[in-house]
Amino acid sequence: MRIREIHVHQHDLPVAGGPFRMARTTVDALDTTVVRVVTDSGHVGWGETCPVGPVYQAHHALGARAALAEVAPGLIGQDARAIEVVRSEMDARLDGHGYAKAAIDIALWDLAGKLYGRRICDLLGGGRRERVPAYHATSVGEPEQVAREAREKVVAGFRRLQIKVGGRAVEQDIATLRAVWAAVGTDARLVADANRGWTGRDAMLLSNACADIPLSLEQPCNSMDEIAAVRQHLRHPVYLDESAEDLATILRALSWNVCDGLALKLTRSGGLSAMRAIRDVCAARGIPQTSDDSWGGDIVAAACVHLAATVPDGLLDGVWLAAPYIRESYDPAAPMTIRDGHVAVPDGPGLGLTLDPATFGEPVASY
Ligand code: 0XW
Ligand code: MG
Repeated sequence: MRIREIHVHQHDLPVAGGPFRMARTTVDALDTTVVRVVTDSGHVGWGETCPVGPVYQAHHALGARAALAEVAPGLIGQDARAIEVVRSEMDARLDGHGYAKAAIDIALWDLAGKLYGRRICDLLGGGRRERVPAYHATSVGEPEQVAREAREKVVAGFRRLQIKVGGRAVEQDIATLRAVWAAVGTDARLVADANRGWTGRDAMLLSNACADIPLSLEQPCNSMDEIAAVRQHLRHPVYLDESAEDLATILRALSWNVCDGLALKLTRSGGLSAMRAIRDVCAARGIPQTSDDSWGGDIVAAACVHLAATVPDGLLDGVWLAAPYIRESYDPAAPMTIRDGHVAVPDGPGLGLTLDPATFGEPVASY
């Protein structure tokens, strides 16, 4: 079962409902890269990687496709089932760039599922649930408007809300969190995600000013070093997101005791193979985690949901899907959607998606 062809497609994902604002970047359209891997048996596996613009973290769409151009030619003829061997081959051809290699990794898991007739969650150790909780992320905004949206999302069934903050005076962030707390109370778990946008001073000011609100602080400062410097002065649990670059960095963060939870990103980590290992490390240390990505269509969404289905009880904080911000679905017959604050684990082998290459047009590169 050898890899015969790899096709790379570029696809535009405009943000539905207006721009999405975070501390360091505002996005109104995303450029996603979809990978189609074809075996000599005629099986097809799909993968995807979609940086949320070039500023959110050190990833960008053109970089993903350039990285795939480095690794893909050397994968032709490799055994598609030997995922770890293919990962090593990718590393031998290009250092780093795990977010690009993740697209191939996801495609190989999709292929494996189709070859063995099993869902990805089953291959990852077994689905523990048939639907997974989703969380909702608000854009950076005015206190009353964010509080209104937070309330609406609680009514819609979400039990976890991530409130975007940062990139403005910290007093506005404090006012926003107070308004959300007044509107939502304990009906939902609250997270303040500064997306690297606070100084240590801002993090301390906000954490002390909101000490009475049960909330977690996600990626408060730019780097792990900055977070470590203020961690002991914070009154809230800390989650790492952008700083949780890969398994090695996560091991360092846990040994330094820099965080209490992880906002994991599927493609940043290197794909499903890497996330499986990170999930198991988190289980060994009792670290709660999300299973999401910075953006992406149904392929990224399905992969995140399969992984989430396998996270041990009590450690899954939820998944985040870009679906509510995307008008189209790659699989119109069975779109990845959020209902009652939950997402169903897709049926069917592999990712459980039925995709038509015509959806993505002519490949921008074929190997
Ligand atoms: C909420 N997200 C999962 C989507 C946005 O791209 C940012 C991200 C995060 O948690 O930082
Ligand atoms: Mg985050």
